[in-house]
Amino acid sequence: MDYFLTEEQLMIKELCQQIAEEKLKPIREHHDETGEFPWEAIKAFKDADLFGIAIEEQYGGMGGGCMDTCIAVEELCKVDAGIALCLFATGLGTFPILISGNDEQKAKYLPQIAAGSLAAFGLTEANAGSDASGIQTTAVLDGDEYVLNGTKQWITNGSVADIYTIIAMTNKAKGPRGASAFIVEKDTPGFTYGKKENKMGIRASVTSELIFQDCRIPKENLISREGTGFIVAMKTLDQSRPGVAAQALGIAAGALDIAVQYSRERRQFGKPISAFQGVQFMLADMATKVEAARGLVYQSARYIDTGAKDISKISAMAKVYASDVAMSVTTDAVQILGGYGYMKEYPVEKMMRDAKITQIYEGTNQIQREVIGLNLIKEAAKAKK
Ligand code: COS
Repeated sequence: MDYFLTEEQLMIKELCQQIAEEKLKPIREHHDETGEFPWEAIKAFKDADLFGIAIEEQYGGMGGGCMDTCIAVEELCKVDAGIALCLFATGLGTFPILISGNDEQKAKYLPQIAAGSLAAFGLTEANAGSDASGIQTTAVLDGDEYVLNGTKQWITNGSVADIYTIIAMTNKAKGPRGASAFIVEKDTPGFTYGKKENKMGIRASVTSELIFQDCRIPKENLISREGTGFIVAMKTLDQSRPGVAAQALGIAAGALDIAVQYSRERRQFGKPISAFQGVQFMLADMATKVEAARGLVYQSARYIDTGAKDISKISAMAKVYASDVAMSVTTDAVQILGGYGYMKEYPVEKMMRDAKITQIYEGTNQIQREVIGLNLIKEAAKAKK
């Protein structure tokens, strides 16, 4: 199948396939089992310059876009979505700077990230998940510094990242219009890490609390203007959701490959189970779903790369569809492998655990459907005018 990838995209795909096979596959079981952070994989990503895929060349990156990122994410996630997440959660943490940072902020932070410094995005709190505007963390201007107080929850790359983009309230009375985005560096006094979560899947990646107690940061670390933090967060998620969709696609495609292979090797009733129509039909449905998800993921990424502004709907569609596909395809892969699929000897049970989070994070699939629905109605109203 020809996906009309550019020369660069084919190179990224091949490079990531190689890294996934040679570097991720041998360590995936260990990191899934122990939850230890995969620093050796981070080194491999650094050595291959993967941190710079979507960063402009003037800041030391490759100057690529959403499609290039999705190709890389898909290939790495075919083998291990947890380890790959350590790389592309940095992309999520970088988007606020890429989208709304000023020249000084870009010149200071983007080269560090392109060279392999990890980043993280801090929006979610204990009582602000889907209702992102309900955040309680505050930032108060005091002279030349903002003083941050509050706790962020479930932050991917929390405690291992060097650079954090944080959404905090500068004016609680204004609701979403009272939020602002900030850059916080690790080791800033008053900034510590809380509980490290023990997760069902993506166990190689770290998910931690971030705690701010009278944490003072220079006022230059405000991204854009006060009051724009919610919009920065929403724009960030619009850009990043195709990445989650690509993660889901990679997980589904990886599980499908294993199921096809296994069905050709496993013999029952004197023949390979691939000879039975019951199994063939399952594989056919799985493959069709994977191909449909790939179509939507690539379409959303290519549309974002045109610089279009109305990306919320297609980005949410890619995320919701690919993640639902990942859950269904990995569940069927476990079914095809039967007893073996349920055991840790094969990676499909891990893929099924990893798939689940793609329906939850960066906006639950219920929120995605809300975004799609609201945009549909808005478009219809606009067309009637
Ligand atoms: N791009 C730009 N601006 C956006 C936007 C987007 N995608 N989505 C909303 N906005 C703007 C709105 O236009 C509105 O601006 P005005 O104040 O000028 O009217 C403002 O943001 C508030 O929007 P809205 O009223 O729609 O906000 P809600 O609180 O109702 O939230 C949802 C809308 C549910 C879509 C939002 O809260 C959301 O995406 N939640 C999920 C958050 C999430 O993904 N969390 C996971 C953790 S982050 S890793």
